[in-house]
Amino acid sequence: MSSTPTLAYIGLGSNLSEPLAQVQAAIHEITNITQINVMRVSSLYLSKPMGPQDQGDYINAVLALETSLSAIKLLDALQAIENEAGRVRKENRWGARVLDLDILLFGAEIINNPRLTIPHYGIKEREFVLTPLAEIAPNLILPGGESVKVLSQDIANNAMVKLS
Ligand code: A4P
Ligand code: MG
Repeated sequence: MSSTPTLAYIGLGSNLSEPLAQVQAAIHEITNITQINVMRVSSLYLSKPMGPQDQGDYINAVLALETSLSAIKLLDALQAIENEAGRVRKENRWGARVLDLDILLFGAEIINNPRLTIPHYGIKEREFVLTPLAEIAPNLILPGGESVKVLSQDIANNAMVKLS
């Protein structure tokens, strides 16, 4: 861990196989990674599915971490956790999943390559991302200059429930 660690934000989501336990286990797994320090974890939220409606409600959360890993190595580590949880990648967009771990932000970096788009393309449109993000980082400004707090205040309310 020689270089300065990067502050990154991760979105967690699950709506299959006991979603609450899936998200809690994923938080635990991320905490266990040597090159990662989990700084803050949001409350867990119960959210209505975005996309196809023939799927169960989601548990969502966001966490802040510091890491010496590169963005791509962080993605590898998160995908390993998704795979361990039994994630099967399917063609149906926005369909049900055991575990989804998205890198929302990685420092102030803007990344566009075949494996990574950062900032994550959905941040500004998703209540289940903005609300937990604003909970743990109310003063955060996105690389495009938008305030997370303001975005979260303006986002359409979709009957999301804060659980804990
Ligand atoms: N990838 C690119 N950028 C990133 C990034 N910033 N973080 C690539 C993580 N991965 C990134 O991911 C497909 C590929 O995206 C990866 O291999 C990686 O290289 P995936 O997890 O297999 O695909 P996905 O998550 O099914 O696709 P997508 O379009 O990212 O889905 P979303 O946008 O994450 O939406 N409703 C509620 N209420 N709550 C939810 O959490 N989630 C979804 C999934 C739908 N509806 C939801 C929720
Ligand atoms: Mg994903």
